[in-house]
Amino acid sequence: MTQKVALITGVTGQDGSYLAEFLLKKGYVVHGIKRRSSLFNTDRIDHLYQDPHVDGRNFILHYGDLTDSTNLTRVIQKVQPDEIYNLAAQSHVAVSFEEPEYTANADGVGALRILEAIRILGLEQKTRFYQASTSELYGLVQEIPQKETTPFYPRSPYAVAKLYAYWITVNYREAYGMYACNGVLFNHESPLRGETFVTRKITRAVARIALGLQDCLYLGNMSALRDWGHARDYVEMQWLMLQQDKPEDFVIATGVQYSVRQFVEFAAAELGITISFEGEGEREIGVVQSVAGDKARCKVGDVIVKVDPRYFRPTEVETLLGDPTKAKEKLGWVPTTTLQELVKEMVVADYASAQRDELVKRAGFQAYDYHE
Ligand code: NDP
Ligand code: GDR
Repeated sequence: MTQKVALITGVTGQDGSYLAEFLLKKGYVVHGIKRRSSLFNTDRIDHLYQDPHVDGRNFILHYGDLTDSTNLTRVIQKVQPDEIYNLAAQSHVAVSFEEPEYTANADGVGALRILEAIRILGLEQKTRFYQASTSELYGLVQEIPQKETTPFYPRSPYAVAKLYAYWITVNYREAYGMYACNGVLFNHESPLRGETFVTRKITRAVARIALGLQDCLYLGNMSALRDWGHARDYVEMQWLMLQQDKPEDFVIATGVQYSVRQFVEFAAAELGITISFEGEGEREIGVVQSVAGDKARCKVGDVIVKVDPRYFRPTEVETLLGDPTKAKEKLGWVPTTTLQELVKEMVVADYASAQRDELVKRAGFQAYDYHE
């Protein structure tokens, strides 16, 4: 049997890494598009790296960018993929208010560039296309929980760009009979999550506070409610969406919702720290109530969480809760990781990394720290 060939844009990101690993285990030849960067940017996929000087590789990287259609067309022509997973994006909602035009170009028109490349190259019947759509499309929520038929109301340049990508995917499916579909995925996290997304920011900070490397965690809207799952579970659904008889769009979510504040409490609890929150709005603080075990060095009464309004967004998405019934029925979707398990895995990884930093600091080196 000939091996299936997949092309992943955004292969250096959180989902790209899990998906590449998943497809390689399935026996695929996996090609990935990575951006040129002045520093190495392949940390998340270094464990999959194969020496380009050795024959018979099944994991191959190409330079490229979603804003460059010449590049995308050439890579797709060379790779002749059976499946394309378009995961690349400027994926940070807050940053999209700072870089709206770039976000529109990469996240919106980027999807069009790939779809057109498939068409120009005459691959409409061969190449299946997955678009990384998002629960951010629901924005100012019109219905709770949100499902495939819930109306969209995007609330950020990121979400508006992704709305274009969503509809251009549907349009190419209907206009040209392409196998193209949207995975409307709710937030999914992991130890590989970017450090400036709220979950990773929290688990990293809690670990560093416990070890005395950081005093305080500054957050924005702690009342925001999200439906958080594990990225490892979600990439399997991305693949399954491309294995159906006909292309359809699916919501992937856990169906359970927590606040950012609760996420902080759970993460601190993993290290034996109990926090209580006092005050309201910009004056809200998180105070240590008790410390158990030997993992944390902070003291009762320490203020370890504060609000910094710079993290508020001009328009916020207050509540997201997905209804994954369609995916359960048609894809056999079962969210396997609970939020508590996810938090634990992230805290354990960040604590191990903070321990390394602490050792370096104790040995007399200046520990590098960067807050965002
Ligand atoms: P990440 O931010 O971790 O990864 C994004 C990837 O896209 C990185 O590899 C990044 O490269 C790459 N990228 C960014 N801009 C460009 C560009 N112009 N050209 C080529 N590559 C680019 O995101 P996730 O892995 O978390 O998410 C994957 C996709 O799923 C994204 O499209 C995101 O918007 C979407 N999504 C994510 C959800 C989540 O909760 N994680 C939920 C719903 C949708 P580099 O490493 O160089 O920065
Ligand atoms: P989100 O994820 O915007 O949902 O987009 P993020 O983790 O950035 O924010 C979640 C919620 O937490 C609130 N928040 C903060 N967020 C950040 N980043 N930093 C803070 O300090 C902070 N304090 C409070 C936010 O206001 C928000 O309400 C993610 C991305 O992965 C998108 O690409 C994806 O499409 C959606 O999830 C589904």
